Amino acid sequence: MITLALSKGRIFDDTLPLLRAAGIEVTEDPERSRKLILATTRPDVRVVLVRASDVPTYVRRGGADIGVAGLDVLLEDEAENDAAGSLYKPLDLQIARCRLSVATRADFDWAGTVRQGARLAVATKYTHLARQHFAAKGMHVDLIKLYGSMELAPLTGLADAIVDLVSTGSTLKANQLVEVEKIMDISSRLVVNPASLKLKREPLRQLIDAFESAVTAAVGAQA
Ligand code: PRT
Ligand code: MG
Repeated sequence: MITLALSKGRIFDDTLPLLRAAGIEVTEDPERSRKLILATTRPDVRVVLVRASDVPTYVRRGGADIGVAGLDVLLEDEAENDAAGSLYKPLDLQIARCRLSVATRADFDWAGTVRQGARLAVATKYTHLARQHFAAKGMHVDLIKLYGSMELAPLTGLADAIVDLVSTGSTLKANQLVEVEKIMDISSRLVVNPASLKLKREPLRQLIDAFESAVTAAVGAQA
């Protein structure tokens, strides 16, 4: 049995076409059922639904053989758990694309603050990635860990800036925030448990190859 860990929402939705191209259909709709383990048309492949930030943990510890997670989640997990290299990352699926950016209120003097080297309060869910980014720039920041709605922090005076994901930019705009720096481009990656890759080499290789062909075809179709 091959267990694939996915999170509900955009990662699940964007992975379905890739699975389909690999000849695998998920036979249940996660939005309509409360089941956490979903069968597929391949009797030896099942999908488990986990929180986006739990995907690395499941795959690293063998609760799933393979999974799909955003680069944001993977890098934050590696930094937090000192887990670099514990997951095999064979493929950029080029789905759920966005960027990790710094944003402030539109009326905040970002350039002036950076120039003066003033201390900044930064709210984020990505404390490790934010720390690395500001340390590399030699900026002093106080990091405030939040678990959701980062956008609210500068509006309430909790923080001067946020580090968060941006895709269309409409959430920032709706809250009178502006993107002042892009930290990195983000997309979702396939992650594989290294022990599984040894024990289930043939079926996993076939699955990874099928994903790779599907990504190449999807990217070609966009171009
Ligand atoms: O929701 P939960 O707390 O369980 O976890 P999660 O929020 O990490 O999961 P989910 O499913 O929302 O996101 C999964 C992955 O999708 C993330 O890890 C990213 O790699 C990727 N992704 C791509 C995004 C976005 N685009 C995105 N726009 N994740 C979140 N957002 C949020 C962003 O945080 C902000 O609040 O959408 C808002 C901004 O969107 P725009 O379009 O208004 O700019
Ligand atoms: Mg979310």
